[in-house]
Amino acid sequence: MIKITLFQAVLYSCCVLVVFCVGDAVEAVQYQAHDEDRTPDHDTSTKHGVAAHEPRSSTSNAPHPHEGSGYEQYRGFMNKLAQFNVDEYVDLPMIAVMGDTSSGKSSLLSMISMVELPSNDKLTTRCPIRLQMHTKESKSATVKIIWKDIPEGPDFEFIPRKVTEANWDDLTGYILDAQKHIVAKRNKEAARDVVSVEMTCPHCEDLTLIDLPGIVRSHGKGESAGLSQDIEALLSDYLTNPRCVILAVLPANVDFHNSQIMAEALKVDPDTKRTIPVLTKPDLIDSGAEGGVKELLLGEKTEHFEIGFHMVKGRGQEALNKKTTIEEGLAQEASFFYNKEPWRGIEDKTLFGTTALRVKLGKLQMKLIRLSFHNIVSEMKEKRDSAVSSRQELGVIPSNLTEKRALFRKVTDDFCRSIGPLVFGGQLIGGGGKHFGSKTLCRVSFGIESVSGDS
Ligand SMILES: Nc1nc2c(ncn2[C@@H]2O[C@H](COP(=O)(O)OP(=O)(O)OP(=O)(O)O)[C@@H](O)[C@H]2O)c(=O)[nH]1
Ligand SMILES: [Mg+2]
Repeated sequence: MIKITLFQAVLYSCCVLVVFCVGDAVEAVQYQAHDEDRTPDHDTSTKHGVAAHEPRSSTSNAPHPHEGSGYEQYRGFMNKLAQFNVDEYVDLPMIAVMGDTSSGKSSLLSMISMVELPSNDKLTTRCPIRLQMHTKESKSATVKIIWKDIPEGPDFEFIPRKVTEANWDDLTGYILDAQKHIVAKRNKEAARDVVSVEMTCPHCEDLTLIDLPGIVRSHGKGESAGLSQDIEALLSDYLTNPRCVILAVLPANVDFHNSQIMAEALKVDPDTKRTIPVLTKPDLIDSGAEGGVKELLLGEKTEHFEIGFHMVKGRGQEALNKKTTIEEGLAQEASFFYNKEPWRGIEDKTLFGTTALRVKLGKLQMKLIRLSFHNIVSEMKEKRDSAVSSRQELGVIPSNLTEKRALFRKVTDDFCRSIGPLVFGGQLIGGGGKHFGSKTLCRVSFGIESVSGDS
């Protein structure tokens, strides 16, 4: 019997969304056709980047994001797809932060987004946190959960939390609430469900970034033995997406060649087209070892990374304990790179600092989206067509109990008719090699009929 899978059903509804979203994007592009193209064709920081090699699909007729300035609509479209879990079926472009636990991933995202994420020596990230940032004069944010694999039921409800300028400081608590809610409902220490934070603020870069739990090799007191496998499986979802840029975070005072995230990244991205190693904690490098880290940063010590290395300095635990603000942290970072050798002497200032990384990632994301847009639309159309034809093969779907009973009776009749000859020939063999007799089959048949009832 032909079965319509949950996948096809979800995809079908997503495709309806595509039709609307593509329509919106096309309209926006046409409307702004005379505007200046804001996409950085001359962008040198990312010209060899991840998707620069993605060939354009010949099946899509939608305009290319190069062809107009409707970039925000394209980005809105990608964000909507992610909100509807389309990334379960089609690889979406994204930038995800990965690395060992406590390597400084959340600290880095806090500095980029200017929002305090759950991050310190005790608070660890336990599920993906997607930060969707938009530049706007007013400050606002919504925190919600995108559940994976399960229909949203009352047991999993999490009422979206909203913040405005007036209660902006509550945002961190709401993100934590959402993470705790996922962990509690899933009864797991690390889960695939996503905490989604959509935010606007004047200092935000137009950027969507994902913070992920850190790799752990053993479990701590009170943690389950399956924690490290759960995290590995979760990271694998992101690593294996060929459209995902891997921000591989590693502390500058740890040997690069022993880094697990670098090993994982090189397995899935051997040409290093979509991996950006980000060195953190430069303030903790042993005195005298800075020269080696400088060579690493300049790309003189390893295989060639197409998008290059980057280095940031976050707030250490002591600074967090002293309630150093993000603004103060950014100022201290700028002063650190400006005053301290060997960083001070490096000519290419785009290699370090949170501000430079923010700009780099903004441009990279724009490039990623515009280069993959057509292929994504084509892939969705193909999947939609296949779902539609499977749906058509199903024929008329019964809508009430009488029709359902009639269909059930037809299926059981067909079933009994097709196994009848086998029974009477004494050929039907059950589990353990047992032969079913005609009496057993009659009982089965009677049972089926009594379940189906009168139609
Ligand atoms: N000295 C120093 N400490 C840092 C720096 N960046 C982060 N830290 C500290 O490193 C610790 C871990 O930081 P997090 O940002 O929570 O690390 P994470 O990688 O998100 O950790 P998980 O979510 O557990 O995987 C915190 O105590 C931070 O204060 C840095 O540049 N220098
Ligand atoms: Mg973290």
